[in-house]
Amino acid sequence: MARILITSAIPYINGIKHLGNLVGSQLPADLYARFMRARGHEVLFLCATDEHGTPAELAAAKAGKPVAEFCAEMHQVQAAIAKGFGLSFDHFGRSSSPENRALTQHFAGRLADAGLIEEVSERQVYSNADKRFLPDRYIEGTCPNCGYDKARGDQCENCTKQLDPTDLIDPRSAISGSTDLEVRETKHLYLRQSALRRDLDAWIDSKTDWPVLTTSIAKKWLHDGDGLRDRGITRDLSWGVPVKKGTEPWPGMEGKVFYVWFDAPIEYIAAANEWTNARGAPDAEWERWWRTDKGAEDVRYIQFMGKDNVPFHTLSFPATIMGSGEPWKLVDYIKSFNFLNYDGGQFSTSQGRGIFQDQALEILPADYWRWWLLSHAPENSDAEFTWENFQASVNKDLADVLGNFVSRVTKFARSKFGETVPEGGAFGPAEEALIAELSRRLQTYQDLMEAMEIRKSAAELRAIWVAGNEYLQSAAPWSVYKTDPDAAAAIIRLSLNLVALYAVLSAPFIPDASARMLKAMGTSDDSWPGDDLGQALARLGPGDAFEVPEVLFAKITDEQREDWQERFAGQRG
Ligand code: B3M
Ligand code: ZN
Repeated sequence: MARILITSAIPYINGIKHLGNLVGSQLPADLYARFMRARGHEVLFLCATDEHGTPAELAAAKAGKPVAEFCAEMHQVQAAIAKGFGLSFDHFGRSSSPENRALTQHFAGRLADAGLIEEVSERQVYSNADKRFLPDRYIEGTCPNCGYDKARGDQCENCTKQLDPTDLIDPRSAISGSTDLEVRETKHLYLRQSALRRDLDAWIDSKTDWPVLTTSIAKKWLHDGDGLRDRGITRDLSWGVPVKKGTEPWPGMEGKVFYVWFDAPIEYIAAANEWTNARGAPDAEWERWWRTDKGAEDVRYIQFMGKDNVPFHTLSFPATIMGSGEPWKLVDYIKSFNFLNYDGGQFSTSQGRGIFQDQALEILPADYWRWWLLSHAPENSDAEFTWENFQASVNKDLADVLGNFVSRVTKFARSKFGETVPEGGAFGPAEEALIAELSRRLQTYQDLMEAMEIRKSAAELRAIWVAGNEYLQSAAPWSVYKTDPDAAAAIIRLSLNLVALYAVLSAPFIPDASARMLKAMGTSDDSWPGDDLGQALARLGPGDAFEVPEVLFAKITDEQREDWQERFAGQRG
């Protein structure tokens, strides 16, 4: 039994996310957490809301609420959605927690003591009307290169030229539209990441088993890009972790906060502390997951995230941890994802294009989404959601293959033998062959799940379902029954056990349907099968009661598909 720490990138608080965000981090992390728990490992699975930064402040202002209140409410909304999708976090924390504030300030203090923090004077755009410094992307104006009049201070979206805010012609605040801007001098703390280049380089080089997507991004930033440029880790904002050196004030930094990307990954650690504090448990309980001097040396730590988050997790956050000089656990494996596109374009939060998480749950149960998203996870390239594909995949895999198997077996069993498992005779060659095939496939499925090969795992699970269907089709208990009821009973005894086995094996992907299958089979034994599959296929014995479950998966009709296609084409209503 191993100890496995799992974190998913923490979603921004500023709005409800679309399905692309779900499949790029939280959902695969949940799949892995559920699988590892089922295999008997000790798992700590953490996530949180990422609550600081300008987007949070602006979203709160737009909602007409104080930012703390807005975040508290949105946290509840996101927690409810996570629950709706069956995300089995051990704790869903908040980066604005007192635990994260203390830890973030602690890390900054340690980094300063290690000589890794530098004070830098910068010239930044200040908006008199908004009474705040404007981050580059909140300054708009005309692009000096192409004349586009909505270019942002960091980049022109039209011609993609990288810009400085001072390049813009007729600059204005993107928040208020005010042109009453001036350039002011302000002081910030910079993290000297470049001083850690050799350590980071050696560390990344040692990760030979990482997915290519992760290491290629990490190395690109480490070597060709300016990814290790020293970066400002403070901001002139009011909402965030106040800048302090540990518990001491930081002279000259009054009224400033840490940059959201500095405190957000520290929340992975803080969430563990929130988890123990919420239960009044001692610190030793979370520290054994995070401190290698307090038990975490044998923890395996896995992070899940979209590819755009990789540089922060392979460079900045490890720099924070290494630079602290303290024995914090570093990540062992980073599983990263490409993007999910929507019906010929991108999901767009700002344009309301695509399906948002709350809407998805309004139209269909979580398992339908979990299955499609995971079986189409954007692992090796970007993936695309289309309603046709979604409909086909749900109807074929879930309704025709799995759902139909369960329904045929249980209905036939009930009609011929009543609602208890029949005994029947011994298994013949067809049953032995099926068990041998399933044993092989189970081994493959486990290997793929352990390797976090998500699409391939889904395909193997589906093949396991198909094998049962094909067996049932060729064993044909409905005809065998006419001449040899005892042989038909044995087929049904095995098939009912297959339903229970499928429930257990499918639970990481479709937990609700799995629970219903297991309940219908009248058992709470959800133990993962051991090496002897024959044993696992005797979970239900003669005389055990079962029920015919309600339809597991309803097919998506063409009418529903067309309706949804139209509804989610643009502008969230
Ligand atoms: N909130 C970005 C995102 O949701 C950011 C991740 C933080 S992980 C520490 O994609
Ligand atoms: Zn331009």
